[in-house]
Amino acid sequence: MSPTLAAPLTPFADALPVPQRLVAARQDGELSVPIRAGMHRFHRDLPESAIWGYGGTVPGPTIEAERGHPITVVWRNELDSALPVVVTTAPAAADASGVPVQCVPGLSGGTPDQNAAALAGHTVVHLHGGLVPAAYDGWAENLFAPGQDAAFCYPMAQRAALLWYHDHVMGVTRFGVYAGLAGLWIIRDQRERELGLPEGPPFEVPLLIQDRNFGLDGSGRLTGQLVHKTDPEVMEAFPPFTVVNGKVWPVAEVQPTTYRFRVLNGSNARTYRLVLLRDGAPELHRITQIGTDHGLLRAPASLPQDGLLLASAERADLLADFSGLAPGSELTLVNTAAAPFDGTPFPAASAPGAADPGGMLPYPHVMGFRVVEGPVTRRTIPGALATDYRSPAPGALASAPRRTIVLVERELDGEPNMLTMRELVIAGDDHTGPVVTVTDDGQTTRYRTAAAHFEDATTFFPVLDRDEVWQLINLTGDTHPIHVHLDPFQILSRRPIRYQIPDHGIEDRALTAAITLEPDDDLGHTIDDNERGLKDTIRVNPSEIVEIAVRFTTYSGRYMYHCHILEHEDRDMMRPFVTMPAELMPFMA
Ligand SMILES: [Cu+2]
Repeated sequence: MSPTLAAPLTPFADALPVPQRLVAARQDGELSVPIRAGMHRFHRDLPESAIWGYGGTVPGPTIEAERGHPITVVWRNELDSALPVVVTTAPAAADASGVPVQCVPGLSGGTPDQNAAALAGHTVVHLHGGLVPAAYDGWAENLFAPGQDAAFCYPMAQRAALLWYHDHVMGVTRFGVYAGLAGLWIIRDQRERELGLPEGPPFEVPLLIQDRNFGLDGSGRLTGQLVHKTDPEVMEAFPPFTVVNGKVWPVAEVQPTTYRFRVLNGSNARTYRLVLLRDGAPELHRITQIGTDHGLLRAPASLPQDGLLLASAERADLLADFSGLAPGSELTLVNTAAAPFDGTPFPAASAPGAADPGGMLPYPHVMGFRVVEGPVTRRTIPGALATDYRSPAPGALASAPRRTIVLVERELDGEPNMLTMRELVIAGDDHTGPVVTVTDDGQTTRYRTAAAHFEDATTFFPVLDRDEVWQLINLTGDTHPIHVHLDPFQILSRRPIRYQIPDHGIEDRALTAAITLEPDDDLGHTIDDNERGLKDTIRVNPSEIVEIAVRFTTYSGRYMYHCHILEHEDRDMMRPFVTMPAELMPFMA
C-alpha cells in the first residue's frame, strides 16, 4: 500500500485559461508565429517558470483553420536561452519512505544533465494529424537554428478535426515539448456547422492536458523551475502535477448547458483515464464523444465504462451536459490510470480512491467544474455525425499488403533500456539466422528482422491510394500509442497474443521470438466505440496485436511513424516510411 501524499499546491485555485485564438481567415491565411523563451505561472502559488513557447506562451495560440483554405505559417525561431528545463535521473527509484521519486518535486538527489542544459534552441515544428507535404511535415532531423525562419505551407485539404503542433527534434522531442513547445490547431468544416456544434467561446473549450514537475529551493519550497525527472527503473517522466491549458488543476465555471470540450493528451508519457465525478460518484453519462483524432465519428459514442482513455497525442471531441445541475454544483475530472500504463482496468466507481503513489498517480485530480447561473438549455445530439467514411468490411483487406512491426524493449547494462520497433519481412527458406514466428489459427509464418533502428534503411514504401494492413505486435510490458504521420487509419482488430523470447533473443538488430495469436484471454482487448473512427494514434497494449487499415492518399515523400511516448520516440521507437506514386515503383532500385 503506498502512502497518501498531501498536495503541495491547492487544487481548483486557478481559473481554466483558454489559449489565445489565431484565426487564420482573419489574417488571409498568412500567420507568423515566433518561437520564444518566456515566463509562465503554472499555479497561483508558484513563482513564474522559464519556458519555451510558441508566441512565448504555454500553451501556444490555438490556430483555427477552415477546410480548403491553405495556411502559411512562418515559424520564427527566436529562442535565445538554453533549454529552460532541468533534466535529471534520480539515483534511486524511491525515497527513504518508499515514495517513488517521480511523485515528488525537486531533483531527488539527481544531478542536472549537462548535455540537456547545453541545448540551445534548434527546433522543428510538426503538425500532428496534418495532411501535409513532406517538406512541411517537420522531419525530425531538418532543424532550424535560433535566428532562422521556416515558412511551412499547410494545405488544410482535410476534414474538420483537432490537431496539434509541437516540437519534433530528433532525440530531444521530450525536452522541447516539456519546455512548452505545443499548441492546438482546429480545422473547421461545413459538416460540423450543419450539425450546429458549438464553435468558439464560450461553449467550445479546448483542454490540453499535460503533466509537469518543479524544483525545490533550499528550504523545500516549490520553485517554478521545470524539472524533467526519471529514475533508474522508469525511463519515462511521470510528473505529479496535472496541467490543463497551462495551469495546475484549474477550475472552469460552466453554465447549466452543453459544452464542447476538445481534449488532447499532450503529456510526454502519461496515459489518462478520465472520469467525471460529482459527490464522489461517476457521472460519465453526462459526456458523449462525437469525435476522435481526425474528427467526427459516424455516430455519437458513450464513454467506455471505466472512463475515457487517452494516451499521449490522442484526442477526443466531447459534448458535456451540465443542464439539470443547480448553480454551485461542483464536479471534478479525475485520472484513474496508474503509470506506466499497461491497460489494466480500473472501475469508474472506484475513481474517488484512485490516488496511488506506487503507480505514480499521487494526485488524480485533473480539473474542476463549478456550475454558475445561466439559461438552462440542453442540446440534442444528432444520431448521424460523419457520413464521409466507412469502416472497412471484414475480409475486404484480405489481399492487401501486410506489414509487421514488433515492439520490443532491449535491456542494456549500465544504460537505460532501448525501445525499438522491429520491421519484419517473411524469412526465405534459405534464411538461417534468428526468426520470429507468428502462429495464427494453426498457421505459422517465419519472419526475419529487416530494420531495427531509425537510421536503418527504409523498408516501407507504401503506394499511394492502395490499402495496406499494418500489424503492431507488443512484446513489452507497457502500452505504446503508435502514431503514423500523414493520412489517418482505422483499427481493424485488437487481439491477445502469447509469446516467448529466449534469453538474449532481443539483439541489437535481430530478434528471436515465438508469437501465438490467442482467441481470448482475460484482459479484454476490446476496441472501444470511440476508437472506431479515423485515428492517427492507436494504443497497443502489452501482449496484444493490433491491426490497422492504412491508406496514404495525398503526398509522396519521406514520413515517419513512431511511439508517441516522447521518451520512447527519442530513444529509437521511430521509423521512416516513403510514400510513392504507383508508376514510380518499377523504377525503384
Ligand atoms: Cu512507446
